[in-house]
Amino acid sequence: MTRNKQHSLLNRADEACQVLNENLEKENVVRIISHHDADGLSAAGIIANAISEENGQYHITIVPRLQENFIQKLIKEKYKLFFFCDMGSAYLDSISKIKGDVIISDHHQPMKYDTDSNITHVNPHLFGVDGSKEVSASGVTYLTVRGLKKQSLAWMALAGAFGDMQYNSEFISINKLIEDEGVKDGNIEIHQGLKIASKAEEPLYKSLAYTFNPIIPELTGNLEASQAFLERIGVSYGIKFSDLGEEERDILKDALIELNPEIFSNIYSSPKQVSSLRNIEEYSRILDACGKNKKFGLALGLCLGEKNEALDNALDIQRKYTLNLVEGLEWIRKEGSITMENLQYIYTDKKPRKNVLGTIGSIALSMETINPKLPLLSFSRMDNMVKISGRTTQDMVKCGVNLGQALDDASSNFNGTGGGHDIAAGAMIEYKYMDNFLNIMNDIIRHQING
Ligand SMILES: [Mn+2]
Repeated sequence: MTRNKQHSLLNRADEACQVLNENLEKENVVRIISHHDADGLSAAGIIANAISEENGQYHITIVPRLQENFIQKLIKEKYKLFFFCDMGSAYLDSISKIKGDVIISDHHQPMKYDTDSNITHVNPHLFGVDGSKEVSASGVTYLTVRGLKKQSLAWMALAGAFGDMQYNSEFISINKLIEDEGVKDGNIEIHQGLKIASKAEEPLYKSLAYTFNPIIPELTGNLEASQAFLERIGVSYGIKFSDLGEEERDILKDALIELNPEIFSNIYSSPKQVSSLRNIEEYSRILDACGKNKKFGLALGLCLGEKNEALDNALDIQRKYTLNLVEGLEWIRKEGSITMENLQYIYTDKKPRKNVLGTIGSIALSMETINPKLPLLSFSRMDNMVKISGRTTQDMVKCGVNLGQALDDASSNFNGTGGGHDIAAGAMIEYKYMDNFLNIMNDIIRHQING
């Protein structure tokens, strides 16, 4: 049964590949629209690389979210093929008005729609494949170019899957298929090791504090606690992990495994990359940092193989981004969240913190810095609007919570937009409605839990 579902998805992706190929043969420039997170950027990178390798041309726009007025602009454009990555499934009505061929390569919950149109809609949910765990947009996009023999891009598909948190001690289903293809092709290598950040760049206590995935309870985001921990176990905190002797590495490994067994696990690398981009999870975090800082051209440049200055800039952005995360986590540790009966929330209008609010929220939730039994809404104010990112846990999803649905329903009451996955979703509304919005969300989640 599972096999059948996966096959149906692969077949639909092959149909998309045919549409793409026909357009490339006619030398049509492909209009690519993708999302600004690591998954969307990886997806854009995959399609851009694939088109380049076929000697085709493309024009990319990266957006934080798809908006109706942007689609209206696209409708007026004269391209023959529009390729939406990591978005589009919720806008089928408007997108169907685009003249020309359309491929949607998305993994968000789609709206119900009769697909008898110019759209080739590739979305795992259409075939009973779970787009929040089994494949991300970069994976779906990889599937759409797989027919052109692009197995060498498998590693980039996994970068997107890591970005969308689809790795939970292993990749499953379609992600696993992609992993296997990449390993076979030699562009993905997997070995066991300690999954701590910046092993060759930062002193060890910083490496521990900068490790966000998997989290290290008590230590993630906490420089002082990391230093104290290393002093306690007798490992030099001031030198880099890569400079530690064998014995200290073993002590460290045992002590960290006690805090979180997942810390010693598979490390995914892409051997053909330069050393600072070789670790696929780090790569994903670099793309994420570029995206959050609106450096889309830089991120795409990396995906297309740019080095030197571009690489230095990207690493610099990631360093600053990491410091923002640490500062943000410290803030949540001190301030906590504001709780209601069925949810909790955090709010900020401060500049660097706004960039990382959703991320620190989900880290704080998984570290249980805040109560994991209440879904979390993070509100960042942008002028008269407020951006909301919702996160909860697998346990709460099992209890009935579906944040994608809840944020979609609640935001539509205020002329806003919202949606996403059951476990992680987003919305945007006018700031003045925030209190009412919270009350409605509180009611919706109560109904979801009480079934
Ligand atoms: Mn995605």
